[in-house]
Amino acid sequence: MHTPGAAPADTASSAVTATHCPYCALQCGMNLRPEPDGAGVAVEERADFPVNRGALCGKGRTAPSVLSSRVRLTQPLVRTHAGRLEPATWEEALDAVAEGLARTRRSHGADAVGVFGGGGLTNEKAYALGKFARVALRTSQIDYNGRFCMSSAAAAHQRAFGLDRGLPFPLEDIPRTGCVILVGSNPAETMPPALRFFRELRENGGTLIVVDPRRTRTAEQADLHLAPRPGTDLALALGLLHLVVAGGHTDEEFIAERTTGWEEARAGAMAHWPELVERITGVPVPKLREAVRMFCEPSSAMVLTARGPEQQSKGTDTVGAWINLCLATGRAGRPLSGYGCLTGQGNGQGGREHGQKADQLPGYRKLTDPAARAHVAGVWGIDPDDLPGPGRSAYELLDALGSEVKALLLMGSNPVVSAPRAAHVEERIRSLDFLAVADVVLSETAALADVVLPVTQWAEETGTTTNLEGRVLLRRQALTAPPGVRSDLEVLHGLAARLGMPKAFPTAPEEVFEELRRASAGGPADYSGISYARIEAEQGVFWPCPADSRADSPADSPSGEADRPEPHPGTPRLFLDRFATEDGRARFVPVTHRDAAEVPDAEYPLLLTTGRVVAQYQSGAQTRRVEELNEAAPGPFVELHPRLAARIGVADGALLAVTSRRGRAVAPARITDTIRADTVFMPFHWPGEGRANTLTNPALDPTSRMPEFKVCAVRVEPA
Ligand SMILES: Nc1nc2c(c(=O)[nH]1)N[C@H]1C(S)=C(S)[C@@H](COP(=O)(O)OP(=O)(O)OC[C@H]3O[C@@H](n4cnc5c(=O)[nH]c(N)nc54)[C@H](O)[C@@H]3O)O[C@H]1N2
Ligand SMILES: Nc1nc2c(c(=O)[nH]1)N[C@H]1C(S)=C(S)[C@@H](COP(=O)(O)OP(=O)(O)OC[C@H]3O[C@@H](n4cnc5c(=O)[nH]c(N)nc54)[C@H](O)[C@@H]3O)O[C@H]1N2
Ligand code: SF4
Ligand SMILES: [Mo]
Repeated sequence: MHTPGAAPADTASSAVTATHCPYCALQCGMNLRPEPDGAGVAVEERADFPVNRGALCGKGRTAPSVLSSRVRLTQPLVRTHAGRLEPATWEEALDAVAEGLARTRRSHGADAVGVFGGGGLTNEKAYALGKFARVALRTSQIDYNGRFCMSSAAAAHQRAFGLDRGLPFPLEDIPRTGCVILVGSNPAETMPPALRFFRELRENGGTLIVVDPRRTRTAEQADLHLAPRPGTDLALALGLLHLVVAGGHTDEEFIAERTTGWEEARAGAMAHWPELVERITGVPVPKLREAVRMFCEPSSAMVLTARGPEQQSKGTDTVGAWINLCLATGRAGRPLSGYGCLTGQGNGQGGREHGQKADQLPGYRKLTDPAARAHVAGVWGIDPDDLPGPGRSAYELLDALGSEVKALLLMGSNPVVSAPRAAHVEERIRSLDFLAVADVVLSETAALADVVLPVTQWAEETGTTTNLEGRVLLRRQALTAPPGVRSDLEVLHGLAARLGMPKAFPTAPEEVFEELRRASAGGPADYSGISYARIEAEQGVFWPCPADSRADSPADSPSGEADRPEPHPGTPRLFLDRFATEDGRARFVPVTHRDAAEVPDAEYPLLLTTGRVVAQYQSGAQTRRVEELNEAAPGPFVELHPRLAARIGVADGALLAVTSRRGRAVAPARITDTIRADTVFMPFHWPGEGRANTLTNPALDPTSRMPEFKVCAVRVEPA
């Protein structure tokens, strides 16, 4: 085991380290080669990893430049009485954080201390952070930015299939299916190496349908592009299901044998006849018919969603409607068919399984389930009654800052830029009694902290992530972190020690993973049969992967003995025999269309939707510090249709003011006929005047608590 911060001799001295990109959920494989004289690492192609086969986007290629001391934090910062952040020693900084959190707990109770995590954290960190909140702080108030990401798809997955894993099959199945409907997903910008799978699908004679209010670079490669009004995907899916029924394309045998609840779901769809759906969505009936033909003709098909339909105040029902379409046509639980969600962050999948979510314990266990509490409390060596219950969801937690929640520890997110209704969230953060932020750079949120803890990055530490396929991967340490920087695990260890728990939080990633294995054993996301050694030997291991039945013989040990059972192979494909519900059947969910929380009116006549560009990542905290990426995507913009531009009298590049009920943002106009004329689009990667999230609506989905990032009403005028 390696001490974090010290490069292992075998990798530091010699050849390349095989690892994975620090950014998105594709988790592209890459090799890192140490530069001469210890001056960092260079990215090299790693062709053996099946997800990207060597391909990388610009963010992955340039990721090492964020390792440079020029852009990152290399010493702790503590706010002085004069209000400035000044360098401090680690002892001073950790003392200040422990004291800040403990003081709040003493004065206001354990639930006045909050923790906010991130889907970019490794499994080990996510696990340790959840444990830290519940065991060291005894607070229920922990949630994370994954709530803003795929929580609606997760909730819909649970409801329909009894289990939530982003994709129920490996990406390599995509080229061999008959048709893919890609709903509100723009991999050309968000996961470029994955485009290959869709290109190969079409080369093999399959078809691609893209559903997006904008004709994105992804939509341009589709056989059919449906451009609904933002916030109407639920009606669209119901309309397609209506046509499936009317056209006699349902798979009655599949429905009878492998599902429940069809009659009610069918009734919901029959109420959404095509002309009504055209009126709601703006998608012409002939295009709806064409989509149904393309989806139903081949013997297999898939629906994949991403943030477009999910980041809505009805995201869970919307994904449910797309799942209903798959179930009614027998496109689920069968080879080369199914519904999947393309998760977003580097560990968007694993980050939602191991306990940084408000209602959850490791192994994707429910915090409200007495058996789950007993199991995890056993691993943690505490009384189950001492485990707090579920806490607030991410936006609700941010909204409670300064009132019910008075101190916050933040690790792996930059909500000042990325949270909905961001000006309000920023004001809430400023009103905290105490804020500690662990980050690699001085993000907009870290700049508001009382204590900033500079942490190690992907290439400087070892840990596992779980990519969008449910494939658990290992990132190996490739170089030594600069002096003055510690790992997140060391931060949690140091804080826990100061809070009276010197032993419960190990700093060695593999030791944490071994504990995570035990905590997850028997849970829905069972990692107990996965080890670092196995991951490296097998190009990742798909969960669930239980250890074999003999507790004393871990599945990864070399099986020389004849009586030793074969280790579990992992589960690349889910649901082929049965769904993960109690009766093994998938559940149709009855859904009907409803409007977005805000619809256009006289004062705010247009729709705003938001999303991403290829060269920036999320709040931009990391990628805005990379010169090459900044040149490619230097700042915010407002995409609008030429007809709209002419009507309000704005030229390309001129400044536009966009106003919603939450506030006003200003950014240059980008005139393009690839967007609907009733909709404007802004990427959300920048702070300041052009911050898209100043405008967005925090209306929450009632089930997933996902905010409506993708739809709000705005007014647009020259600034
Ligand atoms: N370059 C880059 N790549 C990234 C990220 C990044 O920040 N930058 N982030 C990563 C993360 S965490 C995530 S979650 C993923 C997100 O990946 P995607 O979901 O692909 O990204 P988005 O741009 O948020 O949204 C996708 C599309 O949804 C469309 N859309 C907007 N409103 C609607 C609607 O109402 N209905 C439908 N059907 N579509 C709509 C937008 O026009 C957009 O093209 O990307 C990951 N990869
Ligand atoms: N308008 C609008 N807003 C959105 C979205 C949208 O589509 N539209 N999408 C939402 C989605 S899907 C997401 S995922 C969120 C993401 O938004 P954020 O949660 O803000 O995500 P990042 O910008 O990746 O922030 C991660 C922060 O953690 C730091 N960091 C990176 N790795 C580590 C680590 O290992 N340890 C520690 N301690 N810090 C680390 C980074 O430097 C950065 O400051 O934004 C959401 N906001
Ligand atoms: S697609 Fe995602 S994982 Fe691959 S290089 Fe780009 S950011 Fe990294
Ligand atoms: Mo995300």
